Amino acid sequence: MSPEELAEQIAAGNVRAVARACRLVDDHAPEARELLRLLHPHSQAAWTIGVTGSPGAGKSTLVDRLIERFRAEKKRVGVVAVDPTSPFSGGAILGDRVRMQRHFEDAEVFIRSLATRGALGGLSRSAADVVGVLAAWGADVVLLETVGVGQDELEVTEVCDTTLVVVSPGLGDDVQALKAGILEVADVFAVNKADHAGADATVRDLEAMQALGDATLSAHDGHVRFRPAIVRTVATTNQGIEDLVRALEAHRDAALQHGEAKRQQRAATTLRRLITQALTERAFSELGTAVEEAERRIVEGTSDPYSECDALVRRLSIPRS
Ligand SMILES: Nc1nc2c(ncn2[C@@H]2O[C@H](COP(=O)(O)OP(=O)(O)O)[C@@H](O)[C@H]2O)c(=O)[nH]1
Ligand SMILES: [Mg+2]
Repeated sequence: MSPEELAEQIAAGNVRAVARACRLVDDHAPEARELLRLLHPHSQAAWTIGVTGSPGAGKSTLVDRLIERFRAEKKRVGVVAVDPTSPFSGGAILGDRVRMQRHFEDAEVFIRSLATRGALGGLSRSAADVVGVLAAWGADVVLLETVGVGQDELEVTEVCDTTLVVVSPGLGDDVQALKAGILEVADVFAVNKADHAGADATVRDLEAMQALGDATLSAHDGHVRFRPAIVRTVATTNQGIEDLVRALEAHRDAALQHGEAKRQQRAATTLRRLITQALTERAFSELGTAVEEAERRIVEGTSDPYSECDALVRRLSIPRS
């Protein structure tokens, strides 16, 4: 099937075409790029919500509740669950599937799990593209579940209109221990497992941290930013989900007023990501085994990563302007 035909079927709502496109994208098949190009104009209407936080915080259970809530409004829902565990163990992905299982039969819900790729990818380079496929399919809402580690947070905010950070007490997940990065990307906080002792303390910590952030920001440049709502939830018993959805919608509506700026920012980050990926791929394919040889020298102690990097980059034949 040509990318044109596949794109047409996806835009017409064909679920099997969506599954096929997800596989092509995930495998970095040669025709995936053309397909994504064709889908791009169709993928602009969905509301994309990133759901991030430590493993075990309750992200998948919350996503399951959010699917249920959006389905009650007859919305079409796409889910992309990215898991950094080994693709061989499949452990947590299996967990995600179990958590969201009851929605697998629903033709208006499409759930795709992605494992992290090693080497070049960092966290799931295809996640952004799969979100685009589900949006082009006509999903009203696309939920992207990722563990907030490393550079991942940047990807989430790039891809998503609204970022939900899930924090849970009693995971050693106290606010001080959370990386600054994950706190900065939050548009809404869910303090999940509010049935556990410690939820109040977590909420207080988040509030204190926000107050500190506000003070620093206003002292800095008077920049006003959407103050993330903090919502207590118990995903396992569906408590607080209404409040959570209202907070997410409030963010979406507030963000719409800055639609132009957001689109510009997204265009910039997407383009930069694509350039970085393309150049990285080109570089590694051109350098071939020279990279491993350099690694060996570093391990042997006859060289260091900085000199090796400079030498390798100098060898690249990327034309200079
Ligand atoms: N007590 C309690 N347990 C929860 C709550 N939400 C999720 N869990 C449990 O926490 C565990 C991890 O949840 P999961 O959704 O897989 O977390 P994820 O790794 O962030 O996706 C599971 O056993 C859930 O049943 C909650 O609000 N209260
Ligand atoms: Mg999960």
